[in-house]
Amino acid sequence: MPDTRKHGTVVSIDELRFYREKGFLTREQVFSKGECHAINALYESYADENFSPLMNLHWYEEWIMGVVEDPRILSVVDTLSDAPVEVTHTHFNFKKAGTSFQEQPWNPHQDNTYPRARWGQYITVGIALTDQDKENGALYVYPGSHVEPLLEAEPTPTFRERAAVGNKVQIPEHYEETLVCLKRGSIFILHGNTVHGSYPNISDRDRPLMLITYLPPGVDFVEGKNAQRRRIALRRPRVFPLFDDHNEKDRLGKIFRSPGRGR
Ligand SMILES: O=C(O)CCC(=O)C(=O)O
Repeated sequence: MPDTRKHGTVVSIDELRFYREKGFLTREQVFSKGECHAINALYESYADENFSPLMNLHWYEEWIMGVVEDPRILSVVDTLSDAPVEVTHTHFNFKKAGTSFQEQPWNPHQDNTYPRARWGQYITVGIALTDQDKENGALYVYPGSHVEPLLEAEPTPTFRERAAVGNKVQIPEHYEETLVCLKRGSIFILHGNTVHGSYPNISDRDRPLMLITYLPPGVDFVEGKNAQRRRIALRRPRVFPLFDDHNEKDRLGKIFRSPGRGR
């Protein structure tokens, strides 16, 4: 048996068809319980008292970069992109029970509204670190909506706000909202134009989700003032931190307490 942690897995023709038709794909049991726990614990070690969303930790944490370029993800994204992709951005939504961000819903939006890359090039991967359901703030998607161009959207501040976030789009009527109940360790692969959002977490359970965005080399995109998307080529040695102008820099001391350290 080939080790999928080293080489990833091939995308089946059925998966390819599904992605092309629906604009998203899920794969179960990609990351183990232990890996999910370690990713979540590392992010939690950087969290502020409100467990506000965190961005671009991969600039600082080699171990997070290891998740970004894990062959179990890249083997799928490279195939769907037909190119050896680069990372542009990471973020982490804790939706942690008992915090002011727990009930933050995400409006129906298209991820590509922000970077405005060429249609089909911008792909987001979500890693579910606990089981998700409607009560604890799962994602929903409008299957097939990726065929649309960037839709008219109501600009809404997206980062570190307690209210509903995400640039809310006008969704053509024939698309149907579909709940996506990801299991812990699953990955969710999303075409940049697919309309999606998420429900508030009204449960007493956490709903941590790590999100990574990818683009093929040479594709233009908007960096964004808050997101600070930056193209980083993958699968090569590098020195950390990659950039030193991030506003979370003062928390770097916590790296030494993180469970992922040394892996
Ligand atoms: O974490 C969530 O609840 C939704 C995140 C999302 O839709 C996004 O980042 O585009």
